[in-house]
Amino acid sequence: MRNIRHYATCLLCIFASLLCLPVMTTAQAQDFQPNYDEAKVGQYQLPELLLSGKRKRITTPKKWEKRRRPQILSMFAEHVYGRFPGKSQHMHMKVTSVDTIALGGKATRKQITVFFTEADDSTSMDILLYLPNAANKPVPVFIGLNFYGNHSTQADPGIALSTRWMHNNEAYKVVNNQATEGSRGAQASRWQVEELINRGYGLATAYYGDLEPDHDQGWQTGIRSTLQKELNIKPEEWGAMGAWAWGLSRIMDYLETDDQVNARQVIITGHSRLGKAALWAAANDTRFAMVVSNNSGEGGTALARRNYGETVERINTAFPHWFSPVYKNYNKNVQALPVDQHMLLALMAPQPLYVASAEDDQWADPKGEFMSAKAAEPVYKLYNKLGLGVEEMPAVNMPVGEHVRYHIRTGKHDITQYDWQQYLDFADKHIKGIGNTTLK
Ligand code: GTR
Repeated sequence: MRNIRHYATCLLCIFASLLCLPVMTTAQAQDFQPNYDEAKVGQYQLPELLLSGKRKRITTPKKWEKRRRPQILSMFAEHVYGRFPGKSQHMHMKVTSVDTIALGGKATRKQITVFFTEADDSTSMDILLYLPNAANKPVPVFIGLNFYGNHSTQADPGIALSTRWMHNNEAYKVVNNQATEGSRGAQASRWQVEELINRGYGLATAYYGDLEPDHDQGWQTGIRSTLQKELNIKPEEWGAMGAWAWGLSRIMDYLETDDQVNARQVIITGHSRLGKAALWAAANDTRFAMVVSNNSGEGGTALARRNYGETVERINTAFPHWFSPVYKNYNKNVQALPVDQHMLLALMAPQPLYVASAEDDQWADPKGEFMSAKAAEPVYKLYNKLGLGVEEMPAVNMPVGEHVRYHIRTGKHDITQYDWQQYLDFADKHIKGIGNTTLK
């Protein structure tokens, strides 16, 4: 009897440990104790922004664009995000629906499918586009990826319900990794479509899971596998972040073909992980006229060297699929990284850049986000543009800055109406007027 019990206990142990295996990384990530004490952030030195690889001082926009900018971009590709491929040769697009009386007649709603290969199959991305009907000329458009499908941005039965894999979410009625009718409009507060339309802007969005499902095996069904031949890049040469960023550039490709859009007034945005992707897209693709990164934190706007909130090691452990595998080499030695995130922000110059934090989002390190924006200023200065123009972090809900703007909003990790209002004000100031033409 004792032997049988012993045997059964052993089997149970083996079974339990087998069960534990796949969740090891998550468990390790859960054990992580973030530092929230400013006194324990530690000493660090940021890599030089304006010294070339040959240690020559960069003093003009021309030298920046010819020498330093390409060096920094390729260091980010090599050490952090992976390579950013060009567009697929056989890409083609189809407008699948147009509703000219959307939002009570104020807007035109279009749905477009971008097929990445010759075939009209699931290697594709669905774009949802709203344009203001009151416009008498091509309009500026905000673009950004969404977390839960295009149908989650508006409770409108005319929007195609995504059939892609997505994270389960009880509140959003995502069951068995599939959206349901109850998922419509689940994230509407994050997409202030009416306000944008009322102020003369369009909005283009697509589901990030169309490019790569956000889990560590997602690469097997996402474009890193399906397009590896077409784009001539192996799955391990980039990460999910790169795939999402690449998708943002493909939305831009569509917008360039739409007569109602002013393609010189396209503003790239993103929240959180998608705010990281927006930065990486804008670093590689300079067609975007303005960049907004909302609460993007580690791997986005926050300085990597500051040990506060999320760290390089934690992000690479919890989300092993997001970045290039090379980035993991810096898990325990972030000081050795040849770049830091202020250099990514500097790659946005001279385009206007908005960095936003939230007071209760300490995980993203608001101070590190501000300091990073501040440290990017010298490149704006090369172009004779004032960046933040302040030395200290502002009080909550007090946006600051000229060509680099920053606010820390009260409240949690989110993108709210307040955030959008600031982005619209910033765009009114810098974007309207660029490359204006009349409607054909
Ligand atoms: C968190 C992650 C952050 C941020 C966030 C989000 O879990 O640690 O870096 O990207 O997710 O995307 O909402």
